Amino acid sequence: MERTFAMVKPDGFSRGLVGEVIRRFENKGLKIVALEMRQFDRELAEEFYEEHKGKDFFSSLVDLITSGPAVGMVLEGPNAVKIVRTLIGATNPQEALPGSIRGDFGLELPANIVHASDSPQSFKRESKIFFGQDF
Ligand code: 3AN
Repeated sequence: MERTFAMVKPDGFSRGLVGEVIRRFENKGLKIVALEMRQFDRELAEEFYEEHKGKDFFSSLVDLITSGPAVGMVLEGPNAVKIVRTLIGATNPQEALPGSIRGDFGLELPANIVHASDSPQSFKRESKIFFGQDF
């Protein structure tokens, strides 16, 4: 079994999509191992999105992620990292396929509803930052 970290970002939260996102993960058969709502401050946001520091969209990304509550979760299942990335769809919601979360609900970057770890290493790092504990 593999684990991954996924998060409904504040734009998804404010649109009332928390239940919809979780429903899709559960429908797929993934198990929720941990779930929490929290508000990012700028320091936490900059740590979470460290790899994007210096990019032109970094400040708008930090603005977005600190704009309201986010709901983070640890999901478990076979090949969880890849499966959840497929369920959320491509980074740019204009390119994400219909049927994916971003393809069905997103319209313009940086608002793309949901985040998910892109590797087991990212899962370890991101879940530790969000929950303050190891998974
Ligand atoms: P993903 O979330 O699909 O792993 P990343 O890690 O490349 O994508 O980007 C992290 C976040 O940064 C995205 N979820 C999105 O909100 C924002 N972002 C990425 N690329 C752009 C861009 N070109 N313009 C504006 N925002 C972006």
